[in-house]
Amino acid sequence: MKITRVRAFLTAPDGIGIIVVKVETDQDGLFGLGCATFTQRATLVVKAVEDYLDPLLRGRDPRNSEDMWKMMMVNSYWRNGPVLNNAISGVDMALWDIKGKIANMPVYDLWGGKMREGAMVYRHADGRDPQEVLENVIKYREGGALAVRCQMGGYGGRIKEITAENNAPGAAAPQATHRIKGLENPESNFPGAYYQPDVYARSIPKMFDYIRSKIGFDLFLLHDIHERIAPIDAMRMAKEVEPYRLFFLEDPLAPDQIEWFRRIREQCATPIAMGELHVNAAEWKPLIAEQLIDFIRTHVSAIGGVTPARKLAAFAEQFGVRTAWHGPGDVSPIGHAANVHLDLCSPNFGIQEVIHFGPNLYEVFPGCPEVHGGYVYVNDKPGWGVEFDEAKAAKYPAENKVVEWTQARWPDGTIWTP
Ligand code: GCO
Ligand code: MG
Repeated sequence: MKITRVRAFLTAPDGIGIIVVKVETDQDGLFGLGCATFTQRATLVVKAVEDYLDPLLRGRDPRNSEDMWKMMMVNSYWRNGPVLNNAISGVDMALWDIKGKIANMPVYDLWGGKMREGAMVYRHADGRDPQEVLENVIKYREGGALAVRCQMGGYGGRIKEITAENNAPGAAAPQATHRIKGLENPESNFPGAYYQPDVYARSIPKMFDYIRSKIGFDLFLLHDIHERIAPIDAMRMAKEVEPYRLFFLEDPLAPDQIEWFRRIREQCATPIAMGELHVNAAEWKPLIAEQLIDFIRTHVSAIGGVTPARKLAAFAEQFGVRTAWHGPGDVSPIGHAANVHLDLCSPNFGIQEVIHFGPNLYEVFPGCPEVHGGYVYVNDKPGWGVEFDEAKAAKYPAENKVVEWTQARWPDGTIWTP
């Protein structure tokens, strides 16, 4: 059995560029699909797959995924960046899809079988003020959600106008839009997405106080700081929200501020989630081994796919840390399916982030995971159980433009982690 070709496809069915890798074989009709989505640098991933991995892998036996993973990782000598990791992930997931198709089993069965029928999800509520966030939380709860992430003004706290569409249950969370100018200083020579970290930091505990006072404690609530504030302010916020019993507080700090996690831990019992920006094991090892976080929420394709993710999940299990794989709009339905396959068979599964899978995604990716009530489900077809319609994908080209929201700045112009 041999690999004959490795291809990458960039498509944007819901407006966000997502990347699919297809590994073809010399066996009749046998191929695999994987997710390689790094939306902010998408064309580089496509190049890495086509110019480097395709020639490297042709002629190899697709069943040897463990050997190929390590070989792809060391073949560039320098390793562990998000571009190359995503390219490797596309192949890695495709090889597991192939394995499942050969065995005629869903991947979760190859990994030990189901421990649960569906994975508990959290939905995204936003709003301009606590009242509006509350209304959206209630809509999700009425739709069966068991957990809701509450933001007020997107990441860092500003929001575009709420419309009937982006406010509907199931709609994607409205994202913050920031003016590309100075806030305090309109003459600023540093164009960027300005926001006010102090205003944001003060608003969030108040928001949770209001929501809990109205709905009580029978719903899991979450929040994503998205590294927007200084470490000491993140520590202060973790303490301030402690009475509201969050399911978790996400990304209080940037990945290079590990020492501060120890300090947050010493101060309060707010559960901490971290990891969507991680690209190598050195970043999560101390956080897990020292029990400084409660949920590891790596972006599976950014670390190189499901081969490392399974090892990470098993490592975290030993330390009582649960999984909450990153599941935003910049993960393809194949990547979302892979997340859920991991969730179904992991003893230390915590919660799963999902998006509203719109009709275009179902059109391009038949077999896409489905959310019902508070859970996300995959089908029981072989491999990931997700197809990819190349012709339909071509109808939704991805736009390559300068990314504005990641030019986050504080009022004085200082650039900050977005
Ligand atoms: C989340 C995230 C995302 C990221 C996005 C970056 O928790 O879902 O923080 O929304 O911002 O994936 O491209
Ligand atoms: Mg996040």
